[in-house]
Amino acid sequence: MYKKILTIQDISCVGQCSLTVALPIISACKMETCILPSAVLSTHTAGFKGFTFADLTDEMPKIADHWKRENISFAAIYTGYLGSQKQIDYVKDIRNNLLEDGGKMIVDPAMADNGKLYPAFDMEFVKSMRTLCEGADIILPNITEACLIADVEYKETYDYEYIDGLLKKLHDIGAKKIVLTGVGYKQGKTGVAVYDGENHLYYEHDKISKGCHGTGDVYASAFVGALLNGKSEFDAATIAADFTVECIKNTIDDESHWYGVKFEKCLEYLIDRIK
Ligand code: PXL
Repeated sequence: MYKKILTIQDISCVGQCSLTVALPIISACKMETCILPSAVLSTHTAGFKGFTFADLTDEMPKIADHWKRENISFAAIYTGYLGSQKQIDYVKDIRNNLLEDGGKMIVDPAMADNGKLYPAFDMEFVKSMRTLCEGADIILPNITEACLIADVEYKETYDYEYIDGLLKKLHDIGAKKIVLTGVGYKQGKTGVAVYDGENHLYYEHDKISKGCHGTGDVYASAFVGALLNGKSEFDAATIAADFTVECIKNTIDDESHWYGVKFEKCLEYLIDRIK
């Protein structure tokens, strides 16, 4: 069966994030990638000034209704940056109506980093995102997002027990599997912790810089591509981490490229890894 994946997030026309990252990466992983744009922005919101924004919330149910009439369904739905509670409600309807039996609901609760919510969001939005995570097969939060969803105090330095507790809390909330990104226990290292309700696994790798914009979306897209190619959650998490590191390495020396990562030249690496 040729699998169809639906990804729901905004289009930031310039900026290498959200749909302009998810579509090429998941397609490169040989999956038919369908999109539902929740908004169109001239650029992403992190660093560009005076960006334009056109909300597509009202289009979402109309598009989904058409797909339903056409008997279109999806083997997986992967959501990224969403703009409002209403959009999250529409995403739930889409999951209930268009996700195939046994299909995977994958949620990247893109809303915060470095201990802070992105400026566009408030705690009401967090509550709503929590309800989306409750019903997800896999969630891919960073530590900040995980703390907000699990209602745990954010810490910059932590130990294995803290991370283990966070994973278990997210699982108790109802997320079946958790891929927690940006977990580092040692200087110069970062990594990803994966929990499936039984096992807590960890993959550590070098930390290259304080963080590049859009890497969360690059990571989640590569994870989805690898997972749907039959990799386990842990292997997909590892491949996505290595791919993201390659993308950052390919970008870090180019100071003019501050707004995203040059992932395009690393796609062959990803394709090789998912074989
Ligand atoms: O990469 C996450 C993201 C996606 N879309 C928009 C954003 C951001 C992060 O800031 O602004 C519009």
